[in-house]
Amino acid sequence: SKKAFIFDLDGVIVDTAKYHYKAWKKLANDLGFDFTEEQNELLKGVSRVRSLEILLNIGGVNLPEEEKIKIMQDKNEHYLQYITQMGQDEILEGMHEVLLYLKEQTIPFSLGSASKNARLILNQLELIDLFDAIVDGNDVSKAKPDPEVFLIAAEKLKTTPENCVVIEDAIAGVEAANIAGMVSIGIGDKNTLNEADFNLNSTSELTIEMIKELIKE
Ligand code: G16
Ligand code: MG
Repeated sequence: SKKAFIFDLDGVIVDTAKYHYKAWKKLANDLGFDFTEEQNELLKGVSRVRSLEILLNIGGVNLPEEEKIKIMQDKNEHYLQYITQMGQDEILEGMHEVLLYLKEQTIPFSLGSASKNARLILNQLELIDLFDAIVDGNDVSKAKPDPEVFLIAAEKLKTTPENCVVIEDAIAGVEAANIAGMVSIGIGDKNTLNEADFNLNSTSELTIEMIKELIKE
């Protein structure tokens, strides 16, 4: 039966991870410890609150709740300074073509992201009107690897999980897709994303040919 697609945002449509990293690194440095790019891998696909917990744990820092809320706001404001400078040139290779092809074929697709800034980012990239549905960090109560975000997306697309194909770059996201009973495509290191149904090294490998294969009924 008819397929539907669900796209993760960071690492699949755009590389916002580099901006998250700059903002978290500044926060860590202000608190007196370093934060490496390797450690940043732990924050990919993870919610903002959980990211802060992981970061503070790395620095061995304990903070009262209201201070955590304050520094999360500061981090987000810093992050938004980068985000508001973004344009279509930052869309990851091949992804704009894929979205336009699906649109042309009237294959429905949704966003399935942990980010609370997802709508702003899609606006910046001028992609927001292409999406049939958007499910992001404002719509879910349980973060990936919980399948909630993808199950809501399937519902919004008026389809069932077994008809959905999820494109993800994070372990937690691939896991969420698998738990939801959806087809998972992992973008990135295939040893890291070994639970995915299909592995691609980068978005440039998600070709129109592959899409055609995936949507064959
Ligand atoms: C993205 C990033 C995560 C980030 C999360 C929350 O998720 O991968 O690193 O912590 O969003 O972002 P925000 O602070 O904007 O709410 P995804 O699911 O799009 O990969
Ligand atoms: Mg991601």
